Amino acid sequence: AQNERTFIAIKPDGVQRGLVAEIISRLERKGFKLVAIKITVPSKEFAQKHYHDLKDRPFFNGLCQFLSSGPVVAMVWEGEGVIKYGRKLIGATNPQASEPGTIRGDLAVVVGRNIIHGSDGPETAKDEINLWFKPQELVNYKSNEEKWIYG
Ligand code: YYY
Ligand code: MG
Repeated sequence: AQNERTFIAIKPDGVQRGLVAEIISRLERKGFKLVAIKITVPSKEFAQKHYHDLKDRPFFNGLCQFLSSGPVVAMVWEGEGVIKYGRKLIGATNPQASEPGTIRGDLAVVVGRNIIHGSDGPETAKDEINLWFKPQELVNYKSNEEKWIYG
């Protein structure tokens, strides 16, 4: 469905490295539609909520510490297949295993600083969008390009 939505965030390393425009540009040029965006420094508690699925992993504490260490650009992107294809554009979790051409493959080196987050399925997309955004922060609009992207 063209109104499928996913949550994508540029982590503090991506923001500090000046990669915000580069990353947004890749998603935008693909043909996905930006429907929410903000820059925020999440608290550690908030980071723990965001990553609650990983709470038993050894890297959980460091991961949450890092996510809350600086500004994050939180976004919601919309488009057909955006959850799965967004992950494809992002690349594998470990940048050493990410293909060239992907965001992590082109722009990151180690797993602990892999610059970007993307929801991994329809359920997590819904949960993460609700965690990071209020409903009124999501913008519904028609893009003039849609007829050229979707035919
Ligand atoms: O969804 P994705 O970000 O690709 O990976 P997850 O398995 O959900 O892990 C979230 C986050 O945790 C990952 O982006 C980096 C970090 N991490 C880590 O530091 N060390 C690992 N061995 C695995 C993940
Ligand atoms: Mg994940």
